[in-house]
Amino acid sequence: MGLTLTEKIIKNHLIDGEMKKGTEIGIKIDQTLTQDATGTMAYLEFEAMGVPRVKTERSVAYIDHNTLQSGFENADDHRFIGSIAKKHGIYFSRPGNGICHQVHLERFGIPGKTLIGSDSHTPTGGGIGMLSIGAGGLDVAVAMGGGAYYITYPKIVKINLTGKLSPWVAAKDVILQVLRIMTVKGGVGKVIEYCGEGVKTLSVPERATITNMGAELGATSSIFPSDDITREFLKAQNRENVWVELSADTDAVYDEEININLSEIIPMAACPHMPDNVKTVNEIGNIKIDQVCIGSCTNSSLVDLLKVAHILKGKTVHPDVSLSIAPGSKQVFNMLAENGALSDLIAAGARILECACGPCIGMGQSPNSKGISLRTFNRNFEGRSGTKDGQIYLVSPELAAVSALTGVLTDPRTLGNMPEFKIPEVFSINDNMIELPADETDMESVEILRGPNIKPFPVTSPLSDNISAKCSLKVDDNITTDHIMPAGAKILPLRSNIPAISNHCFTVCDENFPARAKEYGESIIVGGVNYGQGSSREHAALAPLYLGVKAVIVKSFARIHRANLINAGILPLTFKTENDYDLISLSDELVLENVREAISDSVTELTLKNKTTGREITVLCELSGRAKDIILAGGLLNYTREQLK
Ligand code: MIC
Ligand code: SF4
Repeated sequence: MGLTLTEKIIKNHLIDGEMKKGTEIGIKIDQTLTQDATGTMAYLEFEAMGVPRVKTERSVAYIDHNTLQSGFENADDHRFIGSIAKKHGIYFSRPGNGICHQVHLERFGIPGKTLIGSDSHTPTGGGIGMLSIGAGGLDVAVAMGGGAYYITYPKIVKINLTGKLSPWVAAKDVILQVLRIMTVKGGVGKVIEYCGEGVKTLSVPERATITNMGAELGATSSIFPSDDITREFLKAQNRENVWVELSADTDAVYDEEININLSEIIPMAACPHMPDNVKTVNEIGNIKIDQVCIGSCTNSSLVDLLKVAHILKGKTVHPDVSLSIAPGSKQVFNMLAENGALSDLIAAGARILECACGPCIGMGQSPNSKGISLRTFNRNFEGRSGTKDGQIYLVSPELAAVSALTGVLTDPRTLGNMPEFKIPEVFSINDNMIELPADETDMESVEILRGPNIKPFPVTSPLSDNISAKCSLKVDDNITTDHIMPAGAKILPLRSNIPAISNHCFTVCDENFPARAKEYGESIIVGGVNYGQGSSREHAALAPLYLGVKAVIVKSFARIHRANLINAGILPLTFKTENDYDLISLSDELVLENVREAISDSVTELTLKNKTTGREITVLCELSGRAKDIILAGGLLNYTREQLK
């Protein structure tokens, strides 16, 4: 029986476990990436492990999220990350060099290698045939130290592409169509493999848009084969030497198959407030818009922005619309400048931002109240833009640009003939904003620069025998990490300071949560399905840890968040019967007895006593061998320290 592409890469990297669906496996990680909003914690964790130099083939630290420096905090973090990278053998992509996923694809990614990154959109690397996975900072720290990365052996979904996209229909519309079919929880525990004749019609940046937004499916990763198109892209980046041909065997067996005819796709948008709330432009109609933002790791490649420049050339942004554009990398920005397209953008009235995440993570450009904003980004969760009642639609760059001119949501197919937008044969390469690490002989002398806002990792303790705690919060389905640990320009500078950031935990759902959790001392959170979807931020586990949360009981979890809870030593439990969710109310007193013993004995069903109502329910504690040990040790840091001993 043949193998899928994912299975081939896993097979080459398997260091623990067996290639059996649903079981836990440990894979060797070739490359890691971090960004600044998760990086400070990840490097503090790496430091705490006491490994002098990274053991990966390539580790890169990017500065792209916290670039609005309205106080000393972010600049301090940049200096800290730069210095720690230099000391421990990590490449450092300086602020201004671009968004981690875009730069990594351009300059570091290698087909067939494994990559984990402390950012959920790391699967962008699947666009060139890498098995790339988003993870919590602690997992990345362990991988930098040479440890395996553990995942559940995934189910593999084949998306068979046929046909060819029509003019003005974009890769963004393809992934929106996939989201429409699979929903934001449809990818949990799965890797999405794109196959079929249609693959040959998609360029690397188009493929990367699709794999990037696989994160919104909850998928472990998404991947395209590495073919001649990949080779051309790498050649244009002067990296043809890293190219290898990779694809699934023709007789590979998949767990699920979905057919998509690219020729049938039409322009679409994800409507507020979920990436899977997808409608066609006709279904939405010509709604009036207030803002357009173009950029983010999903749609900020050179080709994307050349299309935008072509549409805007010689025209003026509609008077009622504010248009901002953030190129994905310095390479993109520079090439736009060199060929004159930047001038077309500026002349049309676009507000050009630095190459960074910017508005995507609420770092500026929040829309007006109730403002309708079209964005080429990947997430439109409520409040993420920084404006609670902002109405965010996720669209392609083509749709965004034409709508910026008309002032209403407009089908780009009305533009008539589409000129060819080809990937350049040669990109302009200048890695002068990537700092190399110190040589092994000089590492000792590198001083680590720590700012006063950088506080240590919160203290964790081994799991207790009994948990007796009140329910400090009860939330609904599809809670995102943006609900648990909001981001934005005001809160992000606190990412290195868990005590301070904890005061904002869950405040979008209930502003009294932090105070209540502190008052209760120890507590339990109750939630619905797909709890913790969205980002990889481990702060969504570290802040509850700091506030005394001992367990989270939900109908189902998103993958990265569940792993982050385990890494923080918080017990992830699920209801055996979903309706039991209704049997717990806020402030109920809940008890789990002899839980340590039960977990040590691999008991998966625990009895939860609700002392307030007098009822008992069964909750599931499904931990693999290693996850069990991590929970017993009180988190991954304690566990790793014990292992290193
Ligand atoms: C996001 O898009 O939500 C982020 C900000 O990039 C996060 C990481 C973070 O919260 O720092 C992610 O996707 O993992
Ligand atoms: Fe940055 Fe947005 Fe991409 Fe997250 S999704 S890495 S915030 S651009």
